[in-house]
Amino acid sequence: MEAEDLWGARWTSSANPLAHRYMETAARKQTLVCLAADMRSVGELIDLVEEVGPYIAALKTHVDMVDDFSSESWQGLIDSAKKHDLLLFEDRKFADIGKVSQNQMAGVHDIRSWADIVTAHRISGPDIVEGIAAGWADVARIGGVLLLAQMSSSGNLLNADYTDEVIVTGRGSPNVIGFIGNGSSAEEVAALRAKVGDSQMIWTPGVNLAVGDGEMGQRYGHPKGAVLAGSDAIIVGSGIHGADSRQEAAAEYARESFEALCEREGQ
Ligand code: 5BU
Repeated sequence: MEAEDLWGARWTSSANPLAHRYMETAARKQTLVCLAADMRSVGELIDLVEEVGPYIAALKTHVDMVDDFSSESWQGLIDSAKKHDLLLFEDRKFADIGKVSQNQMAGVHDIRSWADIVTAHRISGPDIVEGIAAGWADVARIGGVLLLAQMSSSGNLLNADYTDEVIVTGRGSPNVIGFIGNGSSAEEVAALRAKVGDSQMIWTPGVNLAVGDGEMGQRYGHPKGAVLAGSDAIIVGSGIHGADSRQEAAAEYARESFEALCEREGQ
């Protein structure tokens, strides 16, 4: 199915080319899964991507949890992601002042040179978005920021007023492709979608086929509920990398998420 038919208003209203790239990949591979590849070594990361690459549309990393990082080994992961046509998303959750965030895009991990998408908190002020964009500009690249409008963890401090401020910052910014929403609660995702409108994406962690409480305050909602409520990408970690058959699990999340999108958009 053509991406513009599948995604409806999200396709026609989105301004950022990265959003369109994601939507095209999702339509072609029939999956809204962003894999949270929370592995501790680059070799494990590459093995995982090689195994489930056909069932996912984006790859989310935490480069600073890898024990054996080197730019050479990381290049292997980038190559693997490119082979599977995956957007590279570093879930860095930048939170410092703009200038420091710009410099944190460099450093030993040099996130600016390989990440297409990064996450950022709005807590320090709206200029964090310009700082991150300046980081990409320093290496002549363009990327997209997902601002944390909600979180999936219990007891987080991102209340509805805070969420509103996040949306004001992100709305209309060419550097903000969308928002992180709380996938564990379809009600919260629906409320976020109502505020965001059609022109920006919502990506949701806190999604698992086994709904309920996870480890250390994590909470899980069903992928279908999140997508029907307005999520455009389900961020799934342990539901896939912790499964007995990672490939079967990835295929299942792909099917659930894609069917929910078709249902939501009346396809
Ligand atoms: P899980 O194994 O599916 O629970 O992994 C969830 C991932 O999503 C993990 O990499 C977290 O860093 C990430 N995450 C989250 O769980 N909740 C949030 O609110 C945000 C990110 Br933002």
